[in-house]
Amino acid sequence: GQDLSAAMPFNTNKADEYGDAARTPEPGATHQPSTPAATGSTSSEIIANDKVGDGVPPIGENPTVDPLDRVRVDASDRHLTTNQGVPIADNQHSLKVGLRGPTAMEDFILREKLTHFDHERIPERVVHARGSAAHGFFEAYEDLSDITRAAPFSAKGKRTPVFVRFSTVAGERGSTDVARDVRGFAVKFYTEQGNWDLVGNNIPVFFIQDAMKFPDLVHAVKPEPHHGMPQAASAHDTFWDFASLSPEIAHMLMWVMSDRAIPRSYRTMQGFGVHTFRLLNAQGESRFVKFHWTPVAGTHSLVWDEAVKISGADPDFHRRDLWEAIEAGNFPEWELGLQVFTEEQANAFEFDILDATKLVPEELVPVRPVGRLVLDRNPDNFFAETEQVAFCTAHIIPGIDFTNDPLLQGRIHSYLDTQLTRLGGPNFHEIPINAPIAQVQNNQRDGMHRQAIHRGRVSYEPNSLGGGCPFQSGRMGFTSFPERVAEDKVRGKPELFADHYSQARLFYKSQTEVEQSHIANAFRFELTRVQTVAIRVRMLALLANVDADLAAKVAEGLGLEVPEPLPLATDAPIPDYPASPSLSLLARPGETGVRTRRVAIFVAPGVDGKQVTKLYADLVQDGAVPRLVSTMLGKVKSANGDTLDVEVSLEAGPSVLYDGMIVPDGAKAVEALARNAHAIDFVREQYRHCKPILVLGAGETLLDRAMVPKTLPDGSDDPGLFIGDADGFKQALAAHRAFARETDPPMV
Ligand code: HDE
Repeated sequence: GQDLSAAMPFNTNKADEYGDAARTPEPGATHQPSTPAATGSTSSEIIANDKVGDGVPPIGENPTVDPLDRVRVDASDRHLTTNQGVPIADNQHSLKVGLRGPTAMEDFILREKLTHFDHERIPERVVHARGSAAHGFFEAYEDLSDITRAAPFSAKGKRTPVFVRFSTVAGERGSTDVARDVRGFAVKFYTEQGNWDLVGNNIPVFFIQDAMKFPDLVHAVKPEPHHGMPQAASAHDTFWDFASLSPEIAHMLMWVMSDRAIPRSYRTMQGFGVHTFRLLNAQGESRFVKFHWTPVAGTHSLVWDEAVKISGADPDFHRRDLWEAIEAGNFPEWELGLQVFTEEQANAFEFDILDATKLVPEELVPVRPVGRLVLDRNPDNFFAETEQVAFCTAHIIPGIDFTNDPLLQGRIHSYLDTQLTRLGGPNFHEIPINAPIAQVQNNQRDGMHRQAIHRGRVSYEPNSLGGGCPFQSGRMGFTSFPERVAEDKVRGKPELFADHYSQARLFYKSQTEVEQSHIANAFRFELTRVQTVAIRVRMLALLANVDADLAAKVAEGLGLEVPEPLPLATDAPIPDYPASPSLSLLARPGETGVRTRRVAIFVAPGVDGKQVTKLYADLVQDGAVPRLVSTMLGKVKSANGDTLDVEVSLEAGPSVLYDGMIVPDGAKAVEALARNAHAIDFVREQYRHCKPILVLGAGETLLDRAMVPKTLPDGSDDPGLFIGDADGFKQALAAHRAFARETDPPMV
């Protein structure tokens, strides 16, 4: 259990990726590159912070902060040069033989510029191509050394720098952020014991149980190979063909057809390590663990009709949201929770913990909060950091170990392997964003683009010429759990893996009525897009094993009868789980009030300017993001003579980009708005997407013009519609949506 960090020198070549800002972030602070001298970071000692969570920065040193400035380039006040550092006199004209003559072969400046340009693309990730990332830190709430010797958990208050990338799975690099899809949630911890990558998703289970099936799954969901369609969508025949023939997919499908697959923001989704991992303490004792990230802002999603429209209005919706929240100092935050359990407990579960299509219900093993993740700095350069970061499930550190989950076992191979193609060779660990902060010492040599300049004549082990260095760490180094395995070599799977439906059912029955209806509608949409009727029918046969009502609802939407259920793959009794309310999105409303919610305030000439100014200031005060929206940009003269600056035109900022809207008083203004179909559409879409609407004074007439009902169909109050009640509006905005208003099909 000895901490190697004190004995090991830190990599002084690792650029100052984090700086003081990462160690002691102040709200709103932007990163200032720091020098070792400025940070005084000479010590590698880490001192616990006994004031976790109250915003007080940790005492002492974090050895992670010595110079990325080595590779940071800032051209201000500099002249233009070639890649060889030669000053360029003219960057506008190629070298020609006569002004109208051919270009000279010797124009090395032109040739260098074009050649570099010709090669500036690298292959996109084969999955998770589309993503966005940010820097931050993980802070441990307590010392967990009784259960793990993993560095991030070695002391209360300890901060470990992280780089986190969120992604969609199926879409290509330039595809929309808001496709119905799983989201990747990949965290790279730069610890003093090496890099640990927790490469997770926002859904705790997976489509398949065995790595052998992954290429088939991905081929099925990606654009169909003959015509390359559709982009970033599972709603096509090949995906559902594969799904309907792979009953193990049932549980995952429930999640992917739920609103989890269309998050409102990366900041409002959970993350999961998915597989069962092991934690090992200094005594070598092993416990099983599942990792959970829970967003402080709560779990919130889009509604489907909205997601479809956002794809047109702002395909970078999630990327922009993450970027803007960090720039504004609203640092996204998650709590890390662990489900820790023993081998004996695992043996008593009704499912196999090596099966990635199963979760461990929180009622069975509670989630223990152990720390927080804060993202407080945007990357400087998308390509250098977000695109070149290489996550790898094989990157684990002492104190953490794999299990025999056959999906995880395949991943251990795949992530390193794929970087060889994507990043062009075996030295990708030297790319600054991937370089560990721990010193790297070994006898691996050469390869494309080698950065390190190894000194000495020794590149082998054992050696005497190098004094035996670098030497093995023995028990202080990484050790695998000595699990006893004595089995026949076989291709196959355990019997418990064959129960495909009990947890799918558990998930479905744990959802609220609104969520259940969204799941049914998502199946209806996707299967409507499927052209082959036999596939639709087979899917209904699969759903019939999950829930009869669900199957009936989907069948009705497709104009089909529910067929005989698919035969079960096991004769063993199927567990019947009690509902698990924590599986509902609505179980985690979050603690951030209206912070970061975007509110459109309609203005036009004659609007009540005083009211607008006050509403605006109040929302800003609460951390919301109000915008003055009108038919066109420019100045608007309000009723009291003040002028207001329009910030967004209706054309450029449609309803789907806002979480709520306000129509202030001012008869003339409302008249003008009512003549604009964009404004009418805006109100109707806010209504349809269950967003809170506040109307003041004459503003109410816009509701009438938009033919928006003021009460629910049963005559009761609409919980998201406020006539003159600004406080009620704010509460509804904090609650996100008024689903009570929703009907299928939509009335508005
Ligand atoms: Fe991945 N996955 N995956 N995956 N995955 C990749 O690695 C793979 C799986 C996940 O932001 C690739 O660097 C196999 C589960 C994330 O850069 C590739 C199998 C989970 C990311 C790969 C799985 C994930 C990837 C593509 C089944 C959730 C993006 C580019 C055996 C726990 C990381 C790359 C980033 C990326 C393989 C299944 C999450 C090809 C073979 C389960 C978040 O290596």
